[in-house]
Amino acid sequence: MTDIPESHPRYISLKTREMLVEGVEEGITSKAGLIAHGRGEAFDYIIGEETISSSERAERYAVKLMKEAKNAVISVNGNVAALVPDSIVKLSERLDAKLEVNLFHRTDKRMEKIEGKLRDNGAEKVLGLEPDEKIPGLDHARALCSSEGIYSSDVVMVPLEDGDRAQALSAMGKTVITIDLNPLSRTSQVSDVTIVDNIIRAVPNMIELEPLDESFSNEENLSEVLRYMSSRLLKLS
Ligand code: PTJ
Repeated sequence: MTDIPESHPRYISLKTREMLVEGVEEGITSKAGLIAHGRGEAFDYIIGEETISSSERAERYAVKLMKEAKNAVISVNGNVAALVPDSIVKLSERLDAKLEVNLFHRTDKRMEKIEGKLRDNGAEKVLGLEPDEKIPGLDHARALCSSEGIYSSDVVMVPLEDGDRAQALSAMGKTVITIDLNPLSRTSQVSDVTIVDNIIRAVPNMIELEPLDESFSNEENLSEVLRYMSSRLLKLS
C-alpha cells in the first residue's frame, strides 16, 4: 500500500481508495468496483463526508428490522469485503444475521477469496459458494444464491447493490435494506430502507446504534437527504 501520512487532509479518503486497489490486487474487488466507489465518493462530498441525521435514523431503523427478522441476511460483494471486512462480520454477529457472498461480476475465484477474507476476520459460516437457488427474473450468474440464506431471507441487507437485483429481491417480497451514497440510484429508490452514508461509517455505526423505536418512511427519509444535499450545495455556492 502507498504510505499515506495520517496528517494528510484527505487521509481517510485516500486510505479507503488504497483498500479498494488492494482488494483488486488480491482478487476480491472487481475493477468496476473502483468506478462504483468513485461515484459514491462524489455523493459523499455533497453530504460532507459525515453521517447526517436522516441517515443515522435509517441506520437505526435497519438495525431494528434486522434484529426482528426471522432470517436476516447480509449480502457481501467485492467492495464490502475490501472496505469493511472486520465490521461486517461484527455486525452480522450483533444482528444475528447470516453472511452470504453474492456478486454482480461472479467468478468462483472471487467468491472463494471473499469467503476467505470474511473467515480471516472471524466469520464462522459464509453462505453463497454452493448456490442451490436462483433469484427469479435475473440472468444466470447474478441470480445464484443460497436457499438457506438470501433465497429464504425475510430481511436482506444489500450494500452497494445493483438496481436490477435489488428490484428482483423486492419482487420476492423481501424487506430490502441498502447502503448507497447515491439517493437517486434505482437501488435506493426500490429499497425499503436506504442508508445514504459511506459504508465505512454506516457499518461501524450500526454495530453501536440502538434500534429506532419510531415510525419510518423511506420516501420521506430520501426526501430529507435530497433536501440536505440541495441546501448544502446552495450554502456552498
Ligand atoms: O463485487 P461485485 O461483482 O458484486 O460488484 C460490486 C459493484 C459495486 C461493482 C456492483 O454492484 C455495481 O456495479 O454497483 P453499482 O450499480 O455501481 O452501484 C453501487 C452503488 O454504491 C452506487 O450507487 C454508488 O454510489 C454506491 N457506493 C459506492 N461506493 C460506496 C457507495 N455507497 C456507500 N459507500 C460506499 N463506499
